[in-house]
Order: sequence, then C-alpha cells, then structure tokens
Amino acid sequence: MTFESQNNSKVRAHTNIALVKYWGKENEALKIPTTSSLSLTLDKFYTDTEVTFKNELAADQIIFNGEAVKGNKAKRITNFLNIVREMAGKNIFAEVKTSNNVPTAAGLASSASGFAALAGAASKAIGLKLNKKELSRLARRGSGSATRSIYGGFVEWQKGFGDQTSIGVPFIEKVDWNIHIVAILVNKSEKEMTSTQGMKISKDTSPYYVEWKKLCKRDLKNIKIAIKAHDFSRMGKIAEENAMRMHALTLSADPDFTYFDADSLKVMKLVHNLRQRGIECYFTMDAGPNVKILVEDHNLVSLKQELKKDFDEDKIIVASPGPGIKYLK
Ligand code: 2P0
Repeated sequence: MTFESQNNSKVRAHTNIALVKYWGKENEALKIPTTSSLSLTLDKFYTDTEVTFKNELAADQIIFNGEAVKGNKAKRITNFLNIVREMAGKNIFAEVKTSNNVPTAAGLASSASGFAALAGAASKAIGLKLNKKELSRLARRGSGSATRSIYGGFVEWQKGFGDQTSIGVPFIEKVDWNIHIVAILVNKSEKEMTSTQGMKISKDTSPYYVEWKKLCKRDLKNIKIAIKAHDFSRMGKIAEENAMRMHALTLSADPDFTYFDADSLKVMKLVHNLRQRGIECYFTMDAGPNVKILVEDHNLVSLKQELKKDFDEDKIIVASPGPGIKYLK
C-alpha cells in the first residue's frame, strides 16, 4: 500500500448474481463466509459512487439518488468509511454521492455494486492505493457479495482462512460465451428480511445447514468445470439447484421465512415448462422476489416472447456478462 494526495474519486461498479450462493457467515464482524461462492458480474445493473473527503465536514454526508441518507443505512456506510479512515490513518469526513442503476433492496444485489464502488472511490479519495485484491478484501467488509463485484465476468469468492485470504478471485474475466441473465422485476419494494438477518437465522436454525455447506463445495467444483467447458445445461442445473437449496434454508429456519412471492413461483414454473418444450433456460433467485433466468443467446427471443405474455416489457431486463470496477475520476 502506498499513499498519494487526492481527496476525490468516482467509481462505477456492476452488480453480480451468484450461481453458487453465499448464505451465511463464519465471522460476522469480518464477513467471512461459511462457504466459497461463484458469480457472474452483469453489465446492466451498476452503482456510481463519488467520494470527496473534506476538512470542513463535521460528519459524513451521504446522498443516495439525490436524497440525504440517515439512520441505519447511513451508519453502515459510516462504519465502512471508518475502516477506510483507519487504514489511511486519517481522521477526515467524507461526502458520498451515490446513484444506483439497480432496484434497491429488491434482490438485485445493490449492496454488491454499492460497496464495491464505495471501496474503490473512498480508498482512492483518501489517498490509499489499493490493488484489486486489497479492494476486494476491503469491499467484503461492507457487504459480502461486494467482494466479487471488483472483477468482471465469472468470479469466485474464496472463503479463505481469515481476513487476509477471504477475497474475490477472477475465474473467467473475459467471457467469450453468448449467455444472458434475464431479470424479471416482479416486485420493486424493499425486502422485509435483510440478507444479513436472513443468513444468520438460516445458519443458526436450519437443520439442513451442515448439508448446505457440503453441497456448496461440490457445486462450486462442478460449476467451474461446466463454465470452462461452456456446458450450459450443466451450469444451469447446478445454479438452479443451488438457489433452491438456499431458499430451502429460509423455509426450514426458525422462524421460517421466504423471499418467494406468487410471481416468483410463476416464473419458476414457466422456466420448467419452457425446458420441457425445448427452450433451455434455468432460474436463480436471491434475497428478494425477483427471478433471474439464465439463457443462451439462441433462445433469448423465444424466452422473451413467453415472458411477455405474463409480464410487462419494462419488467424484463436482459443483462449480459459485465466488467469489473472502473474509475470515472
Ligand atoms: C450471494 N446474497 O451470494 C447471496 C445469495 C443474496 C443471496 O450475498 O450481510 O448483501 O452484507 O454480507 O452480500 C446478499 O447479501 O450480505 C447476498 P452481507 P449481502 O449473492
């Protein structure tokens, strides 16, 4: 790590969708996961964050989509900035302006792009010069999934052995495979159970949690083989099964909860039905009701036609593999 003088930076980070999910922490404070995970960074959903450290500020000022952020959300960002200040050895507050091209807290991983962008912009603005490994490690402290959003394409978050080694590692950054993730925005409202709470309850109470950890290991190994071979059927099957097992943890937790709503189930049924009709596609779902469908390019038009029968066109967003973080300033 070296230092340079600069007080402002702006970064764009894209969100990622996990194909082998992260659902639980071994160490909550450091956000060390119980399992390694693997994701695809997407082009369509991103966060732009500008950070300026100013001597005249008496507290951090956080502006999200043009509005001041207060309460717990602001606290989470300030806590993260405290880590950055400590690393830099500087006691100076920041103005953070952030805007999202992601429906916030609707299961499209806005915290992944959000904390990846904040890690990049805040560290550069305060004068830290971090490489991508260090950035990934720092982003993890904000939100687990942000660990992976530092990189583009397929990214593995290696669980590691502690703070130093729990980082994102690019698996295939330049994706030469014509695949898409179609997001169906069934509900844009904020979720009731945050991921942080949801994974804790699942880990602490689901009787299937031990099995989950074992199967994630196997899924990760197999999905890497499938991705390398461009074996869409195998990759899709693993991703769909892994997602359903994650949701089985929520259903089997105490208290039980779910991120499914009626429209989520409708999309899942449609995907099963399309597969029977020879239109190959697979779904995955995160900590919100939106469903994402994996599809190869040659089936994209047919898939969209079918989705349009049940959903408005503006609720159907086609994303493709996207890039890692980019410094805009
Ligand atoms: C993932 N999710 O692997 C999983 C799958 C949602 C479902 O990571 O507590 O915002 O901040 O580390 O990363 C979303 O949870 O949770 C998430 P914290 P995070 O993408």
